[in-house]
Amino acid sequence: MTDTNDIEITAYDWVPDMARGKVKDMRVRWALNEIGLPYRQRLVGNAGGEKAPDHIADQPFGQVPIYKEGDLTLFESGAILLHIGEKDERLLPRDPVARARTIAWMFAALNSVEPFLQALFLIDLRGSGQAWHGPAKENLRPFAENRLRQLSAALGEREWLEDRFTLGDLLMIDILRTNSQQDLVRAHDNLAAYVERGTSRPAFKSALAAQMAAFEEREPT
Ligand SMILES: N[C@@H](CCC(=O)N[C@@H](CS)C(=O)NCC(=O)O)C(=O)O
Repeated sequence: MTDTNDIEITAYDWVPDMARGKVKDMRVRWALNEIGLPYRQRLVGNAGGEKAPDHIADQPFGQVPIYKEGDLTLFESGAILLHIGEKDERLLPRDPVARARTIAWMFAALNSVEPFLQALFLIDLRGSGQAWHGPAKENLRPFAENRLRQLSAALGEREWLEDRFTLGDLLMIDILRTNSQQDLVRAHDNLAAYVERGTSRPAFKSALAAQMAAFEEREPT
């Protein structure tokens, strides 16, 4: 397709403090760092508002991350991570069974865990001060609690979801660490330790530093 020195990721040039270090280009930066692939960054504005036409052309929903490599433009962090995983078996095992299990955990992170945590975030975001806020949260919280309890049981005392670190862990840990319901995650000691293990990896730390540096560069004086 192209030489791997030609990777570009799109990220925001500014987000509010509470979102810094948590924007989803982190996943992509982290994965690239794990396998030592360099990338350029394109910083775009208006994280919370109307997106420029060239942004929409690259990402139909006007979100980040966007990944470009030669003639390929990719959106959706899960798809981007799978594409990066194809380059290096440290992220996506070549053994067919291990590979299928890794992909299953990636889908589980995006499809079985994140939506329940995201629902609670949206209730908090839109429901603050509204009469329905408390009841809605009480009604939906058990779904998220149940998923985290099940995840905690599946992880058990193991270091990673399978027998070694893969993209399944990278995605799951990113979702566990960035969601707004940290009390629910920390209710499980093994999940808290799992997040700590993942975020202690040098590749994660340099991804975080790179995202934060991008914001600092553009901080209004
Ligand atoms: N499903 C998408 C979600 C991406 C996403 O939520 N991006 C956020 C930043 S973390 C964004 O760009 N939000 C601004 C918007 O939706 O307009 C993915 O995994 O790539």
